[in-house]
Amino acid sequence: MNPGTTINDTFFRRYRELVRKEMIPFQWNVLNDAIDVNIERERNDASIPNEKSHAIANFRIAAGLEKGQHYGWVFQDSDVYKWLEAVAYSLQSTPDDDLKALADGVVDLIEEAQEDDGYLNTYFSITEPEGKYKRLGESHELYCAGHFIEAAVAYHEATNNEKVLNTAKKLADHICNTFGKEEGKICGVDGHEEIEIGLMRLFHLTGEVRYLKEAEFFLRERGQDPEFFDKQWKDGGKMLMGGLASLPKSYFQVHLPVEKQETAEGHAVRLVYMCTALADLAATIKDERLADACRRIWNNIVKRRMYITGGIGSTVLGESFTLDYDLPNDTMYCETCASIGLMFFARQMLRIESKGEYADIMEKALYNTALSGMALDGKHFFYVNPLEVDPKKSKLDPTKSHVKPVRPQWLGCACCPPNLARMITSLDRYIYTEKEDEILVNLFISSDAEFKNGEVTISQETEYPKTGETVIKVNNNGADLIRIGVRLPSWSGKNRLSPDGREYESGSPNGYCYFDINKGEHLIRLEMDMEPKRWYTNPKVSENMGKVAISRGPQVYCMEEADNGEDLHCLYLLRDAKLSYEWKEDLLNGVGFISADGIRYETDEKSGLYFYGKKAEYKKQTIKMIPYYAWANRGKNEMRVWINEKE
Ligand code: FUB
Ligand code: ZN
Repeated sequence: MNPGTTINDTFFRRYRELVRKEMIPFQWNVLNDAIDVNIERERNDASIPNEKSHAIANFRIAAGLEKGQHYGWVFQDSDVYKWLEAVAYSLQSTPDDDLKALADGVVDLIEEAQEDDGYLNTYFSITEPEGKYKRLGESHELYCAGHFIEAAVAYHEATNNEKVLNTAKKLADHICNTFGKEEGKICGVDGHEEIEIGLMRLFHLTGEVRYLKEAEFFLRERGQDPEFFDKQWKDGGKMLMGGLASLPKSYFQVHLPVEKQETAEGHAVRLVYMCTALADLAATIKDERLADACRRIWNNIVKRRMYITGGIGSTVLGESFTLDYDLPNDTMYCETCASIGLMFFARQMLRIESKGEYADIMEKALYNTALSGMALDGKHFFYVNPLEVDPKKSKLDPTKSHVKPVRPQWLGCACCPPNLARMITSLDRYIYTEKEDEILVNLFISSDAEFKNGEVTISQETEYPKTGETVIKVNNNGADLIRIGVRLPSWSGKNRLSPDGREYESGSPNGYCYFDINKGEHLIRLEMDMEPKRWYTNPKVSENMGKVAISRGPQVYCMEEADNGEDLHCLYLLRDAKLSYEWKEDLLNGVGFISADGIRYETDEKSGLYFYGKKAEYKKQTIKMIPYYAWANRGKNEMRVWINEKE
């Protein structure tokens, strides 16, 4: 992995600047209850807190700096930690003394809220000290700890702040001393995976093996005692998230030990966080059985349970996976965090093995569902990313209350916005995978990177995804030959590569085309096939029968009411229609726009609800499409990814 990469890309520079200039300050104000924002519940459920964030105040109260009650979810602390992590990456790429001073203050506050034995969680410290670790199925104590540790590692890497690292180590040591198989320790796991990711990162930073061992304990203990949460719930005191107790064991991925889990089950974010840590562990200790478990779950996700947009989680109930090929477009969940988690998982899988498929999916999740999580203004956010929306149904159909037609300013459960902020600010870490014997070029983002202690530099110049060409300049100043693998995206039928002026078509079994680079400067030019494409679905997916989805490059396209009028379900794309592409600089901050011949099905009002014996009437209509990530930036309107198709 290579943190020494500077992004100077047209497409992502805008996003990264948006996060730095808009999102981080905006989120800071929200966390401090310092601005008036409209906080929406993520679905019609009166128990969801939506008055304010109160997240910083919770820390101040826990630290004894002010009086008051804890407010918000039991995992409200994680909003602050994810904000701090995003700030860390932002400072790494763009130093900012004022922001650093603010974040240093947050580190001080967190340290003050930490208890003497290392325990850290504002809800339990303030409201229920006697309940600590007694209801791990719902408490999110280790989930929050994992997020703090991740933030601390990132902040220490960016700023050398010692306090943040010491606070994280004190917390991690407290966890190592409290949880484990040894006599007197709690032999159980958290209902929401995340501590495992944090501990692995702390191990990578410090080299201290006890953190790796503790992560391994949590991963291997998962599913060994499926009744663990129930036993705790029986005598653990009042439930805060009562509904959780009635969910199946698979919701928490405790139905089976991880090595026996064959399919992606339960809460989608939890599952991909579990897999991220599992893949990290498998790659780090080179454990093939754990790697196989990761491969099985990966395959199940991407071959049977993932939307074409890289979204995962087919139902709002438990924000969960359901079953193979069950991919409804208008009731799904597709949480922003889940696609970000899928990117985390893919990044770790690339450490296990060099397969282009992992980077293909990472790219798909990034350019579609993850980016869709944020409005173009950087101040409004989706939790749920549907593939089909009718605002009238979202308003009045109770089964669709979670499917918002426009991004709210903030959400009662605010997990997604700060997750997006930390992913976008750390995007430089996804472009390449550095291994002992090779460097993989995963993503096509203009950037300058250093590897092998500066002996090797790689710079990419590209306007991707506007155009499909990237020029990769490799400078090998060391003595050894290095191998560079350039991904050949699976969506691109033809990839033309020209190393040192020689041009040839290329295919490769593992999805990368390799070049042996000796001392000196080398140019690799990759040209991808950016013709818009029609995609069809396996017929086992009942929802997509007779429908087509359009993509160009890594981006999936969609129709919006703003361009096509209402009742998008009445539109058909003609099967042989040419897909015409044009760049529109003044639409939606600059987007590719696809149009094609289509027809609209119409009947007159008098036909009534049902009718027979009457021929359908079709009128010509041009179908217009924009990239999915940019939808819902022109007010409330219908949207559709899967479009009816007709001969
Ligand atoms: O449980 C904490 C976070 O809230 C999860 O990661 C999200 O999916 C949401 O349920
Ligand atoms: Zn989320």
